[in-house]
Amino acid sequence: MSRTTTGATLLLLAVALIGGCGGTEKQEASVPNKSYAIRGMVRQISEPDVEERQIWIHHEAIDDFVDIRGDTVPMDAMTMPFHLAESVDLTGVEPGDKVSFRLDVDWSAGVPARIGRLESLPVETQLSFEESSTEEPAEHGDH
Ligand SMILES: [Cu+2]
Repeated sequence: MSRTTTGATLLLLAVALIGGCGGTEKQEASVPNKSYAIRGMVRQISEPDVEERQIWIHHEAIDDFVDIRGDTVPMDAMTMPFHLAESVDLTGVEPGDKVSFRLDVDWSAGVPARIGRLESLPVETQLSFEESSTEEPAEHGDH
């Protein structure tokens, strides 16, 4: 009898460990949605007939970018492609245009980051493509 009990205990322990792992994943998926106000210069726009429209923008540094683990990882200025929400109208937007846009990030979505809003800036707008002004985030040892 005690042998059976031990087996049952081990099984329960295994289930508890697996459950623990699942819990960790759930926590990662629950990083809150966040939107960023970003400025940059349009470099390229995908053909209008592609399934997933994208726009390549040389964007300014994003000091408060939060990654999939919930860590703040400042992003330096760079040129990168962005997916677009269907509601964003790119009529009249061309490479070389200066724009401000809202990037909506939802790490639980199939496409985690999409531009939800985009508008042109006056040509005389001064953009800064310097590195992030924020120091590397210090390890938070003082929780
Ligand atoms: Cu980037």
